[in-house]
Amino acid sequence: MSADMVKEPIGTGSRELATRARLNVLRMLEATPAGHVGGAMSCIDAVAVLYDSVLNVDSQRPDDPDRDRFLLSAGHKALAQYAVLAERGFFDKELLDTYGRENTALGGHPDMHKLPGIEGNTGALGHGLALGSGMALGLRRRSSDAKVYVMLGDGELAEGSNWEGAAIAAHYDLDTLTALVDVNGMQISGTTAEVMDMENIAAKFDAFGWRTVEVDGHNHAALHDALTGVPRGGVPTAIIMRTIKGAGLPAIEGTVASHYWKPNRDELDAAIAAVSEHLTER
Ligand SMILES: Cc1ncc(C[n+]2csc(CCOP(=O)(O)OP(=O)(O)O)c2C)c(N)n1
Ligand SMILES: [Mg+2]
Repeated sequence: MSADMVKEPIGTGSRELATRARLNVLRMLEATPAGHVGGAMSCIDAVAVLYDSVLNVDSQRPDDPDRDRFLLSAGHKALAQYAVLAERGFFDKELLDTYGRENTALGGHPDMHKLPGIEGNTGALGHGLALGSGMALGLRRRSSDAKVYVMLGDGELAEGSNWEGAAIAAHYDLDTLTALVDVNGMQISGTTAEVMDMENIAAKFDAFGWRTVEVDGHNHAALHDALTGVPRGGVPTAIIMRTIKGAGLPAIEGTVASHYWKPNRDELDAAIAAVSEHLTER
């Protein structure tokens, strides 16, 4: 990347939000030094752009029936969503210090019954697209303008249920549904090319009748343009994001080992120092 991309000038507040969110992830790792950090870091720029300027959500009214929905289908990336929700005021930041502890609301996978702003219990991969399709259909049937965004992993696409969801969305002309695919080229045990190669991802969504856009998943301006430029045209949109696993944390960037990171104190301090360099407002 990424080191250069992170130093891009801030176009919107999303860049600062992403930096603060990365620091929130590291704060959570101080509570429990273990988690799915790599995949959280590859999607966190997109999550920041969504919550900065795309989603119509209000932390004071998390149950507003007409809110936009964001579903983290790849639920193991939960650290990214916790970090951004905390920054946007969905819950008290002190909750970050309970991550991974007994009875916490911030477990390894998101729980809608414990945390405001979570729209579905995910973690078993492959369900978000069908769930999101059902939400988009239900919202349309009660004449809501709310939109639905679903974050998928590239390894996750090996689950066949994704393609049932993709078919449903196209069949029902769900143009309020947008999938974001975090294509970091890696999954739990290796590269996606060696474990289960799902390329060409855009061609696959295209074949299911979707509109597709490919972007650099760490470029906030490109993400913003892709997310706000979704047309109402009777077809769902898939945003294929090229990303780097572990982005922003030099010690683990671009490594399969970043999938589940267990940093020691020195590694955490080094990561905090590296991310803090990008803060513009101290
Ligand atoms: C149904 C199911 N099978 C297997 C797993 C175990 N698992 C957790 S994360 C992961 C890899 C997912 O890869 P990807 O979607 O590329 O996400 P990334 O790790 O890059 O964030 C796997 C296989 C799971 N959570 N659910
Ligand atoms: Mg991946």
